[in-house]
Amino acid sequence: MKTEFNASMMCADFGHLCDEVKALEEADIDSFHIDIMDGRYVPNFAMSLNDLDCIAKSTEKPLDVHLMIEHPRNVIQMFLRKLRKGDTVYIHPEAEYHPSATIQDIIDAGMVPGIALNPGTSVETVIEMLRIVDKVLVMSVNPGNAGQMFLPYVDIKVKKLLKIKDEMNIKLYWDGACSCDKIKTYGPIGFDGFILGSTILFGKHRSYKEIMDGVRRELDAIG
Ligand code: S6P
Ligand code: MG
Repeated sequence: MKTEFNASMMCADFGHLCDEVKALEEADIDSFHIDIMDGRYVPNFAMSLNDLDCIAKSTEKPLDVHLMIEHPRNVIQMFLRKLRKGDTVYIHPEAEYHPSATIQDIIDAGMVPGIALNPGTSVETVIEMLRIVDKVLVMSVNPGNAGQMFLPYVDIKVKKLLKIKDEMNIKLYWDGACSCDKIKTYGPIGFDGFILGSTILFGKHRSYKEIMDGVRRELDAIG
């Protein structure tokens, strides 16, 4: 199984967004993770529709849109219109009255549907939705900011998800405080991909390619 690496673009240099996209492509990043925040569901504002547009126009690679907004169904068409078929859209189920209807909108638009699970959200509360999504974004920090500490209590949930992954036919992605150790621990036991932010990829004074070559070498070395 090939491990996917997605770049968390809220950590990129916004003064040179197109150059950042090119440098990340040179590092063979699999997709661009775009964190959308509304200042209500999470206490922060992050990327906008314009940023999404700019990234979409700069790359052919898939986008991975993480909606941290209240009642996403009210505005989801604005995002879906900007995306290409096969891009991924994650919603937070607790931000919506009827999350499965929003997931259906994502499916109807030809996108890959996903849900993001906060550290405090248990698997049991989303079990029905696991049957209709393709991807689960497991948050190991509370949503809203980059550069936070990993919350170790998510480990129990991670184990539960790994156990039911095949039965539910879902892919698992790690979001938050992702280090090389986490990739080496959870990649080989079933995580399909990792969102890379300030912990491992951005602001390191090394090229993205150099960092990603190193991560892939370490992962290959453990088989
Ligand atoms: C957090 C957001 C994430 C972060 C990512 C940053 O609300 O959903 O995608 O951008 O976690 O990575 P790091 O390594 O700075 O935590
Ligand atoms: Mg995210």
